[in-house]
Amino acid sequence: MIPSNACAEQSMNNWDLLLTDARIATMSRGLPDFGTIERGAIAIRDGLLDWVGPGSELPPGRADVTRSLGDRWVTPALIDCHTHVVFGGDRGAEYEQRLQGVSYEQIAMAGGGILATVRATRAASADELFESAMPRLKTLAGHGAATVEIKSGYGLDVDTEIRMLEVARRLGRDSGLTVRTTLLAAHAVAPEFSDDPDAYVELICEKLLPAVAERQLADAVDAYCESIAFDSKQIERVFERARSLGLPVKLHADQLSDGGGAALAAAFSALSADHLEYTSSAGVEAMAEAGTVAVLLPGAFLTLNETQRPPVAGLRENSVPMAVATDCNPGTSPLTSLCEAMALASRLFGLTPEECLAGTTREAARALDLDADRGTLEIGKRADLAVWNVGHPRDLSYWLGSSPLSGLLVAGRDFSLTGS
Ligand code: DI6
Ligand code: FE
Repeated sequence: MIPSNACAEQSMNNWDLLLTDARIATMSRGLPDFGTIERGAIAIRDGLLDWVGPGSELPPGRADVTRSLGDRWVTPALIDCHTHVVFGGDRGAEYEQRLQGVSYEQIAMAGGGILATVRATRAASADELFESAMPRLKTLAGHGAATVEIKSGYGLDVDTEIRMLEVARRLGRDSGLTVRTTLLAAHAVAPEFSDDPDAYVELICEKLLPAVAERQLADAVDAYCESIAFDSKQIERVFERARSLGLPVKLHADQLSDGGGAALAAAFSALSADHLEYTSSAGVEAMAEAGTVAVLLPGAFLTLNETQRPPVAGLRENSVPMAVATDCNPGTSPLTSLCEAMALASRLFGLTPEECLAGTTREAARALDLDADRGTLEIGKRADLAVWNVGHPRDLSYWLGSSPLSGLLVAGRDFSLTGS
């Protein structure tokens, strides 16, 4: 027979960390007001949220470490679901040209733009790419991100695309953050194939995709559907090959013109369709039907001086989940802060501060197919938390140019920005 005090012992919770006196924005789906819990407590065990709720209802338990948050706000750690942080060189001079009135498309036609970064990336070693990307990743973390998606797409040949993805994987291992990798070989036509883009698509499908799948270097496959990049037919080939290799897809869609990108993404049950400035209502409806997330990228909109906004009202009406990301890249969005992305999304696209925060947590998790284990503060999910010096979570969309981050926990552990 088990003595009664042993029973009590067994039902007692043991936690690695207990956070008390927290104002918790759980961001749970369907709850109003950021899913707020005042005077909350969060108990963490084995890197997971073991309990989240009002402190007065905390079940009995013992914690190795207990920390009062002194009424600071806690949100899910942020998730950047669309970046190109690995690249060689920089494009500051092009930015100056654009300020003089030369368009992004004109620069691309003249061999600059993406192709300028392709030349610099091909010339860079893996170590050089790693060393230049790590500070960008750390800046993202310094503004609250614990999960970051990183795309290839500046190699456009088998070796360099693989090198970029290997560097992205290494960034994840060495930073302690979660990095999700995406093969974006169909970003621009490789210069060697400028006379025969279909032959480049063939190379992607027959050589690059199988090589990347075999090495398990990509979590998803992306493409750029645009007149200066690839048409629907070419992208269908890439997506069909990705599907045959068991890789989910996503798409840069309708950024500079309506190329039917959103509907194309939806037809392949894409995780997300990104940009969407020129998406039609038919495209929005197709996304709703397919459950494809809309990823809004205000940094690129701002930098390109766009005037056509993504169809936010239509996305809302059709209950299409909206994520917000940095699109951090050297050409159109030199942005390394999701706080700033939220501030821009509210101003430029009219998202509410709550939609902005859902867009960098819950919906961004969904865009990466990670919503089962992160993106909200709910029991059983990963203990990825951001603690903020703000009076209210709406302030994350209010302030410009600062990071009010007070602390970041990744799988229940303090994330140190000084570690490499
Ligand atoms: N759309 C973008 O905004 C980035 N890529 C893309 O397909 C731009 C990439 C660059 O200009 O380097
Ligand atoms: Fe992009």
